[in-house]
Amino acid sequence: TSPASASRPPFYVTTAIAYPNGVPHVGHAYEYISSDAIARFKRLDGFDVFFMTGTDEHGLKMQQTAAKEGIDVRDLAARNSDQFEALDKVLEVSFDRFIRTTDADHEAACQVLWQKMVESGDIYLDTYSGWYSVRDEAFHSEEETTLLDDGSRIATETGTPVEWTEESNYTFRLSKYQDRLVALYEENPDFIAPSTRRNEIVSFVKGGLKDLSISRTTFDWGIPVPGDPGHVMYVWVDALANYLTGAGYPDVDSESFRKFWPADLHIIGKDISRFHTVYWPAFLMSAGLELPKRVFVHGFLYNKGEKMSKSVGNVVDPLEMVEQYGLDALRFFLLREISYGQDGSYSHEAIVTRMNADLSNELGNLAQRSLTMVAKNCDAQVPTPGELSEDDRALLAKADALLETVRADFDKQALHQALEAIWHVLGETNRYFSQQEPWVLRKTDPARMATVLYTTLEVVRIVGILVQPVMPGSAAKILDLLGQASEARDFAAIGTRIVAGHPLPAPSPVFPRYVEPDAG
Ligand code: ME8
Repeated sequence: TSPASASRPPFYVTTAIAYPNGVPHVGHAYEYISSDAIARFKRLDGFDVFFMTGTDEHGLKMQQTAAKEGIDVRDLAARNSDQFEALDKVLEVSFDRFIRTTDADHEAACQVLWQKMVESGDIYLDTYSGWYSVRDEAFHSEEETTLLDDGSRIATETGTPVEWTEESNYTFRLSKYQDRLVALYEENPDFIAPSTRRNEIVSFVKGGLKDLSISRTTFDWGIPVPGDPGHVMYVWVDALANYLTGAGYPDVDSESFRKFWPADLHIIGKDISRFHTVYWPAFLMSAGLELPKRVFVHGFLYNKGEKMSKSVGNVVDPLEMVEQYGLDALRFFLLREISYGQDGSYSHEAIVTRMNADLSNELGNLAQRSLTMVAKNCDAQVPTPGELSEDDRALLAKADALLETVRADFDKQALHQALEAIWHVLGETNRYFSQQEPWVLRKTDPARMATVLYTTLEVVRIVGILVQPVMPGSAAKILDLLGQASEARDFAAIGTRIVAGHPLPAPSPVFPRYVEPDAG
């Protein structure tokens, strides 16, 4: 590593790893896009980022899906895992590793983790009987299930069918960690966010923890338990351990592990918070490993307020959405429209409104109008400003202050607020541009026109730099149009000013309006 990389602080961020029992849907895409924006933000802000995503390939759900489709479970996993990776590429998700839980290094990591939990005296053989939801890959206590009129039983929270399971298997002493977990939440109020999720978990743990069954003997699609190959590990032990594998575990002395563990941020959806904020820290405590610094729980994405489901027929393929709206419009929409951490909805109308109002009008037009004037009236060079007026200085001060605001928002994963702050400054800039009337100044006071255009381009440059994490392609295009070299695009460059006299390429629109295909 270069001295520069050695001095950059590390930042390890992960997504959940999806079950590849089917193809990805837009809820998955939402998780990848939002996590990617965070990873990109941190890189631009000078961090040495390790960003990992991947697929969770073992377990009964995978085995049963493969049996239903009449194919080998390995083939099912490989085929769909490839689809997830291909989606990531289309979404321009800048992962550093795409982990598959069938990767050889992962099996080794799981087995060492298991061994450490054994050495702590936390794993014992017992007979388990209770309800299991294959779809959730989760055990449910009787009180967490509901008996339906037709005699079948479902997990109350998720609505998935549960089946009675009786097995002799390995059990983890989760109950032993109840007090330490409560202390963890109390001493580290930022460990679980948003606070609504934190409160749910705190009351769940305070309500008492039962020991957890962590191996299965009735099927073999999983990682063998060390020393007892008749058992495979419960898929959630295997799945959660992926975060350790990515950092280089079990080689705890490796450069990568020392640098990237503990993880800075796990991004997950609301249905899996218990696994990440109760089981996961307990496993790590048992194994004597440091705990991740933060788990951020995003909400669920609904189609016009309805749950996406195959039977309702409203499951939207994210690739089709990219095709229809363009990648950056989709990325922007999801991150601007939905308060990160809460549930959200998408609809064609809402996407088009954001595209036309926010992207095309507020940002696209501003860039296009100012750059066209510069091309025509300023020799296609960044104009040379005269003395700045109070209005110019006030506007530049607002643009300069954005980095601090946006950074604070990203640090608490308030991605929608960061975008709102940027668009607030864009609104002010559009008002400034209309009030200054540079197209009138062109005749009456060309020197003043140059100053107004310079000030406008400078705001567009700062905004262009700041929206890179959200819209990497479009932001690059804006910065190209402003003649910005690749070294002048990280957040440190916000502290400089665009250089007068710098030649500019011919302007072209970055955000065309969305026109309905049948609108002629
Ligand atoms: O849970 N909206 O995998 P998964 C937003 N393998 N997010 C959604 C969503 C929706 N409609 N539906 C699902 C698993 N997600 C496990 C994870 S991690 C060690 C193991 C989110 O394919 C979901 O909350 O069911 C999770 O964060 C991710 O997509 C993968 O879900």
